[in-house]
Amino acid sequence: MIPLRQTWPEDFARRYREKGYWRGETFSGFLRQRAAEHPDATAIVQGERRWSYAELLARAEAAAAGYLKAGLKPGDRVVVQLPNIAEFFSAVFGLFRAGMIPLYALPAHRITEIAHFARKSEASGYIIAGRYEGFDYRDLARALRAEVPAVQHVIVAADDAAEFTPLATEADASLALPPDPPSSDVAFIQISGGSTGLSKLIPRTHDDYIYSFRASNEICGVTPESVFLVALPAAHNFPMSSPGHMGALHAGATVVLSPSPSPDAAFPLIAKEKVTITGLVPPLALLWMQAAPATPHDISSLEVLLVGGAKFTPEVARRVRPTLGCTLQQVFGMAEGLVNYTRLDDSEEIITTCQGRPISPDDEVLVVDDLGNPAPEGEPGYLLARGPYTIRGYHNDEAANARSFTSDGFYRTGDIVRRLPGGYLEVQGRAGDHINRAGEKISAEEIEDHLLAHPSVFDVAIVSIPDEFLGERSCAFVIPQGEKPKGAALKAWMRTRGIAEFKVPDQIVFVEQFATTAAGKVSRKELRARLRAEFLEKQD
Ligand code: OOB
Repeated sequence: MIPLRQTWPEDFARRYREKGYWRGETFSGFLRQRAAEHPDATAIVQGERRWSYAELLARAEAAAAGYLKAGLKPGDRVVVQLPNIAEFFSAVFGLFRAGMIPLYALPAHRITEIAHFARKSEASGYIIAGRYEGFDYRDLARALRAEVPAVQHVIVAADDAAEFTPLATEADASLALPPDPPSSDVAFIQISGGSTGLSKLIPRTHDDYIYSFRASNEICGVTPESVFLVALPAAHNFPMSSPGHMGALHAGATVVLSPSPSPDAAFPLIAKEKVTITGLVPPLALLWMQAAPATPHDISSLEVLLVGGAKFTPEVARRVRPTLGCTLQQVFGMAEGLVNYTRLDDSEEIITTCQGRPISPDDEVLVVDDLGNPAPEGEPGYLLARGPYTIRGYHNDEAANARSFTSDGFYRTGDIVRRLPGGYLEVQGRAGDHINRAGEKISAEEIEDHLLAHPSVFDVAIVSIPDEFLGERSCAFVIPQGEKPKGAALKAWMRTRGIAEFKVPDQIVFVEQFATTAAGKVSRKELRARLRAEFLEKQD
């Protein structure tokens, strides 16, 4: 097995420890500590189910013993694909307790993506819900077992595990649980939204990740009295750590799970559980603002709304306080590390017009031009970042690491930003070719590769098109060959490729050819830019 590592040069690591960012805490350790401090405080709420910190810990330990009994071993990687249910937490903290490494997949992922995660991480386990929202994850598990036989253990967090192993819920004293790993070890794997090809794996350590949400708690005002609503999928980095459910649990606060981010599901929960803080992507914030004036539910407990994942326009941002009655906090972050927040006491002007400033005094942020020279303050440039919770490399991907990191360890975020006075950043756009569809990142290349496998597709370019609601939507420009297929048929065919629904192109436009230069060839990047420009011109 290729070792999972995330290491910083020793002088950096020493500085991060000396400054108290990395405190030697582990995920298992902090849960045990909270459960000891206030065992009866409510940790998790899902519908009628309420788990105290003591119960969460007991369930995590039961799950951990169950994994070991099933044959999983400390150090094993386990793909976790769970929706917003309480078992997300017992399953994941169970893995931490057993020294196993979760890889967080989204409920929307399908066989192509799950098989890629399992192969790339050399996973031996897969944790799923049974049937959820009309989809049977046990069928996905069967497909995965057939495609990646190394995944020997399928654990099901549902009453009917079928031929698989149920998630253990009862303590088993016959099995000794291993000691906690060193805090510098990799704790889990996040996946990148990347611009090129398939998702890359992002190993995060206990030290670096715990620092990011502990510091976020301070910036976002999370205390033991806070009630955090997980409206977005729990596996996303944003609702996990900004300050997220992990921040909330670290603070000893309460985490409330919503099955969906829609106002219909979330508003009654806010009213019932007196939710104080939550996070949304811009299109959902817009939906909430549309629904709020007429809702019969009392959402006045909401103090802070974090909005991030994609650009929130100032016009809409200004309406948050008047319509939802809470403080907007913009958050611009990435699963690779760097997270920026506007501060709760910033002026309304700052809160509504920029995407915040970094968490840490030791976040090093550079804004550079095409040649790598610093861009003057106020001028757009490429954002590079290095710091105590920004990774130094992806797992087992030399080519991506050579592209995405400078020789001195800065991560090339791919974002184009402007630096404003006070170190605040305003996001201007992306250098790379991905589509940011309502906060879900889609790699143009990944989707082009799928479409090129269709017999009637001669060539294709996937382009992002501005969308009033989604921020961006995906448009496939297709040069057909042979009999021209129908757009709807191509979309239906894409759905058979075993990919998340959000990756199916929103729109398909057939063209006869792609424009080329006199020199005969254009880069795909340039081609995408031209197609986008032509498309938008026609719309005017
Ligand atoms: C979050 O994480 P990822 O890994 O899904 O996506 C990161 C990318 C950024 O590089 C940027 O392109 C975009 O998402 N982004 C924003 C943004 N927040 C993220 N673009 C404009 N404005 C914003 N506020 O999306 C993520 C991770 C942690 C916290 C928040 C978001």
